[in-house]
Amino acid sequence: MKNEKRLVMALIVLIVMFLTLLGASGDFENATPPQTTEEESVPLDEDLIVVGFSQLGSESVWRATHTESIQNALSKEHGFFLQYSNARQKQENQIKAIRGFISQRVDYIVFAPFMEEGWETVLMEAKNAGIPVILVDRKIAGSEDLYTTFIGSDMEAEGRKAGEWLEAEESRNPLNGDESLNIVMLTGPVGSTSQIGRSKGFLEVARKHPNWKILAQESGDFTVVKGKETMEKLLRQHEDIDVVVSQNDEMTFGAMEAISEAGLTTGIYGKMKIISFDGVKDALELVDNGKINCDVECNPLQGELLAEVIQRLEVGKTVEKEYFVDELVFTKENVRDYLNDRVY
Ligand code: GYE
Repeated sequence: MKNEKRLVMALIVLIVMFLTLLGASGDFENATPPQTTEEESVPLDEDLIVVGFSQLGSESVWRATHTESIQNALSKEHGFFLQYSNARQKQENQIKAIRGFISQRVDYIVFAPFMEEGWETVLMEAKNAGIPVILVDRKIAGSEDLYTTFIGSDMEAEGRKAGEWLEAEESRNPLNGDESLNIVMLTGPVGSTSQIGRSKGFLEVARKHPNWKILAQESGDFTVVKGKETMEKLLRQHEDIDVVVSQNDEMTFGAMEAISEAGLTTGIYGKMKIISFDGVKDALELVDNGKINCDVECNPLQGELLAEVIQRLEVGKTVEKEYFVDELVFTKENVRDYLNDRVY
């Protein structure tokens, strides 16, 4: 009995050493699979689909949730071996990570592009290596041939929803009559899909209203600190801000701090209307207590859909060029129905 146990232990050690060596050389394809028994439910590494995932950073709760959703869905239990790399908001780090995945000859490259421009060279390298690329969250500029599919949000639609909410609100309860409605926009990093799409969608609606005045569009980098700093600056520059359109909840939290430190109030009982994006739990609570007027949802739970799409590709099924996740608009009227179930 003791000897048998030892033998099993020795075998396990050997298998682990074998897998470590294999991981180091990255040569998954040419490996002979080690022996496996019928009862094993967790697939051995050789059967796993190897995915390199380059996340752009960890600037927001949305981002952390997005990362976790992908890590959970692409787990060993589900048949994946995930290599995760965080680029910390630097495109060059993402390019490096993608090159690393190519040299390891992963089965798929998944990445959330920080910016839209600047991917041609590295994605040509992936294409030449025969590795399918899946975009998540944000898109790239240029040829659609450089990636297999996209999974994420329709950012332009989100921007439009924000504009349409303001349009409806103004027709119910016009703030300044026909006088100008002064709007400032806190945007995401300029050149990212979230900034481009949300701005475009909102401005499309704004253009229909001659009295909507866009006083400023400034990036707050999707962070609390930069959101606050930018809002402080805008409050110094403009006396009569009626509406703040803030392209993510973190910047909204920062902006609201700046606004309240300036002695001003926000929301349905306050002076400034606040429109935010993402819909994380802390923000939905502020919608519920009336401090944020409207929060346009951006759904970070993209992992399961991503896993499904990869499984389809694995068996040679066709996939769509883009998949959009479902998203709502939250206001005081409906937020209670969703608040309790919000996990992030
Ligand atoms: O809104 C923001 C995050 O690209 C949709 O990036 C994403 C945005 C999200 O940092 O919170």
